[in-house]
This record gives sequence, structure tokens and C-alpha cells, in this order.
Amino acid sequence: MLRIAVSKGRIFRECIPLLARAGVVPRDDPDTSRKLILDTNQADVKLVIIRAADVPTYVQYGAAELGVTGKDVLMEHGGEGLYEPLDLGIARCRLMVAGPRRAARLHRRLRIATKYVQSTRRYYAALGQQVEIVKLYGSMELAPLVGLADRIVDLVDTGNTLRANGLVPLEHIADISSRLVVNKAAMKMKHAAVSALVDALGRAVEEQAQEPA
Ligand code: PRT
Ligand code: MG
Repeated sequence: MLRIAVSKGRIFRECIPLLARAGVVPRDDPDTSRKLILDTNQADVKLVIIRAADVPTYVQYGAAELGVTGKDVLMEHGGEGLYEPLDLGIARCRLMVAGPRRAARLHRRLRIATKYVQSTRRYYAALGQQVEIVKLYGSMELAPLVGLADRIVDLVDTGNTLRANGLVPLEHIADISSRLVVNKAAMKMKHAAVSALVDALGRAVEEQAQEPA
């Protein structure tokens, strides 16, 4: 049995064509079904539907042999117990510092609101800049508008969300895409099945990259 942990929403949507090329077709759609474990056309392959931020944890503990998760989530998790054999090239975006177009000059430490506390800490530490980090769980764009923070660290794709809230991207931290992760023990114990799926997904990524979008 191979269980693939995947979040619903954009990663699931973009993952489906790759899984299909690799021969795995789910029997249900998580956006309409309430099932959390989806059967596929392969009797011994299931999809486990969980929150994006929980995918590395499920795979780390072997509750799923494989998972698909954003690099942003992996950078926060740390990647313990996981191999990261493939960049799937889907759900691409950038992790960025953003803030108001015209920022007041500060005579104190910058305050940064984010759900990406680890990545933010590492980024400013590498710059040698002392900042105060405020942990949020979502809607980071609101924080500078109501004086909770001077800047945010968040994912940016089109930039529409920032623009709609009068914010601009200021500094690029990392390019983000979704990765295939594999439980380290499963890679040994279920080597044949796991590596067959990893190879099939690798070929799927290459094929899809060769086709016009
Ligand atoms: O929604 P839920 O709380 O369950 O979890 P989640 O928000 O972590 O999941 P989801 O499905 O929204 O995102 C899952 C993954 O998609 C992330 O971990 C990223 O790896 C990837 N991804 C790619 C993105 C984006 N692009 C993205 N643009 N995740 C979020 N966004 C958000 C961003 O946070 C901001 O609010 O979209 C907004 C910006 O988009 P633009 O186009 O307006 O710039
Ligand atoms: Mg979301």
C-alpha cells in the first residue's frame, strides 16, 4: 500500500495531471467529496487529503509514504525524516517581504507579520538585521493596514492580493514550487513500489515541461 498525502485546493488541482501521467487517477474529487482517503484506479495506491501545512508531518511519521507539499511548507517544517526527490514544478510562487508603498522611517526594530516564522528568522539573520516577528495564521496582508506590523512575509503569485491592499513586494526570499517528499523508512522498506512511483512522476514532470502550457 502506498499513501500519497496531498492538500486540496491548488496543489491537488495541479497535481492531478502529473499523477494521471504517472498512472494514478483518483476515484473522487476532494472538493466535492468529504472523504479524507481517496481510492485511485490502483488498488494499492490511496490519496490522503490533509491541510497543506500537515503534509510533511504525516510523511515524516510514515502515516503516508509519499506527499506533495510546497517548498514554503518544507522550509518551515525542516524536512526531518523526509527525502525530497522531485521538484514537481507546480503551484509556483515566490516567498517575499512586502509592505506599504511609502513606509515611514523607523527608529525601532522592524516588526514583521508572517506565518513563515522560521524562514523569516533565517532570512533576516542572514542579513544581520534584528527584527521582531509576529506569528499569524493567515491574511497577513491585513497586518500593515491596521498597524500590527511594518512588513509581511508571504507568498506572492500575481501580486494582485498585495496590490488590492496597497502593498508592494520589497524583497525576494525564495522561489517556491511543490515538491514530492518520501518517508525515509518507506524508501527502504517499500523501495520497489516507491521508486517506481517516483520515477514515473519524474517522467511526468519532464513530459509536462516539454509541452506548451
Ligand atoms: O488554505 P489552507 O489554510 O487550508 O492552507 P494553505 O493556505 O496553506 O493552502 P493553499 O492551498 O492556499 O496553498 C497551498 C500551497 O500552494 C502553498 O503552501 C504554496 O506552496 C502554494 N501556493 C502557490 C500558494 C500560492 N501560490 C499563493 N499565491 N499559496 C498561497 N498563495 C496565496 C498567498 O498566501 C496570498 O494570500 O495567494 C495570495 C497571493 O496570490 P496573488 O496571486 O494575489 O499574488
Ligand atoms: Mg489558503
